[in-house]
Amino acid sequence: MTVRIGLIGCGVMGTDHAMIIGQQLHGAELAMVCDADAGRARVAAEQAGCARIEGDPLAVINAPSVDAVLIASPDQTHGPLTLACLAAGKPVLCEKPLSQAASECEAIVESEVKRGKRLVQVGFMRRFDPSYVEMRQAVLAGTIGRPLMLHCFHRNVAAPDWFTGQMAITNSAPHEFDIARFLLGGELVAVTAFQPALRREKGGVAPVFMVCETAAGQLVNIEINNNAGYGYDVRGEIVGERGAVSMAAPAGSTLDLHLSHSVAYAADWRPRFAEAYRRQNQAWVNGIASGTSAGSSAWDGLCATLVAEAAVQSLQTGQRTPIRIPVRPGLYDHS
Ligand code: ISE
Repeated sequence: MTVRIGLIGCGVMGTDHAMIIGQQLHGAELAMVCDADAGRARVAAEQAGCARIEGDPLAVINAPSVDAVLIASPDQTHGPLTLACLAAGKPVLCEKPLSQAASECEAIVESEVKRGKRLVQVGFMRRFDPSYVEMRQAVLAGTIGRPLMLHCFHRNVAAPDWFTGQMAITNSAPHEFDIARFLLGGELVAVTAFQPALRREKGGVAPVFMVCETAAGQLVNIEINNNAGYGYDVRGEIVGERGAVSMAAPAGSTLDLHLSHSVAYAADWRPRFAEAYRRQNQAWVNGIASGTSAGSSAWDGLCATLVAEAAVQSLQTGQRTPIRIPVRPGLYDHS
């Protein structure tokens, strides 16, 4: 079976997904590409060998020639388009976040529970990153003892002008909210968010620093710095009762020159997590072909957005803010 994919959104991530589908996946093809900008759609389509371009996302979702949908359009469209995929009975890989509004995530979960089958995978691709997978395996094996703390750094080189401090939490940090749940195997139940008092000389969003508490009493600190300036740098370390396990970022080479030894940073997340995206997308296609599901579910998407909403509230109030995670429906017990 070749899964015929309809791609919605041909910006930075959509174009990358088009390349992955067209050049790296087995058992899938790009059947249709949609973007409000026909020129962007054409570029994405050509690099994936796709002939059909469409301007209406609902036409893609409901096309008989499309078996599954990948949503890579702007964040605010994710919820409504995912609901439209469910209405059409189509499997969907929705880029993170599932929605910036928990209410929309709840509607998606409710729709899936009524259907009684998972159709939604959320694009938290770090669960497929080989380094994070090894860290999770160390926790499951008890290698470092009971995990006590998780340290997360998430630094981008520079954020676009339209990027806000709140987006550091609602757009970037959901990766950490989801990977913390994946690595520690539990829920985040409270968050306190801070920003440095020192503002940047030349504008740009200041870092956000969060301390999350888990239901098991562990601590997770998360630094989101969208204007780090020096490189794309994501780090993670789990500290256990007997040891610690840290992320080892992939490096193609090291440079020895002028009395120094160095490793280059990626310019952004796409090269840093290229293998994770490939594995995520291949797992999605394999799941469709076999009638199973993979990766982060709509429930995981809801939980990440609930943490984000609480963190935004904490940043505004300066208070420790509880995260009210509802009871998980049975549909997601083994997701
Ligand atoms: C972007 O949407 C991503 O998903 C990247 O992984 C993250 O590093 C970046 O901050 C987000 O804006």
